[in-house]
Amino acid sequence: IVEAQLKSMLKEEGSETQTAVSPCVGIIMGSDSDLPIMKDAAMILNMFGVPHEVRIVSAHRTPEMMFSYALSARDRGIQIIIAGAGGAAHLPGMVASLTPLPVIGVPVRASALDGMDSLLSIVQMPRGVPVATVAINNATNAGLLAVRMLGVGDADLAARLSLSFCLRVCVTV
Ligand code: RP5
Repeated sequence: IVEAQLKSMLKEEGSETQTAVSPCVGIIMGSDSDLPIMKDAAMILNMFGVPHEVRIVSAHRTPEMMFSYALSARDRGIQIIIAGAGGAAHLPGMVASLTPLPVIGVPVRASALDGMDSLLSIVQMPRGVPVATVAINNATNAGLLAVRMLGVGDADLAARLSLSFCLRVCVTV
């Protein structure tokens, strides 16, 4: 049911998740209330034709699901995990402790503390358990970072990325 709801929410937002090919990026978030922010990562991946999946996985509400998601992701062909959460945002760090895959953390502004709680929860990881943390609410950069990482081993994707980079430079200069 959650998957169906997500699909329809993403469809409404114009960032429908791709399902035809097996996903190589997993976008996860602690709550469906994070979706209005996290959909931007899906939008970027759609733009570059990167197959991905979107799931609600909470470190606190569904810890068993978080364990099984993180432990099985690599075997399912996932190469990068983008994890967004707000408040006591433990999801990205916990997932990074359970998988060797690179994890990109998105601090979602979700509480009275203006997102600083999310940012510090995600960025202040102990040595040995890295999370690449983007700015508060900046799921766009999480998507772009994932595309850059995949572009290291994918010449076509890297070429598309260079083209979009050139376009951005042309537009902003
Ligand atoms: C976090 O708590 C979620 O990532 C979300 O950002 C925040 C609030 O969740 P809801 O109460 O809106 O479900 O776990």
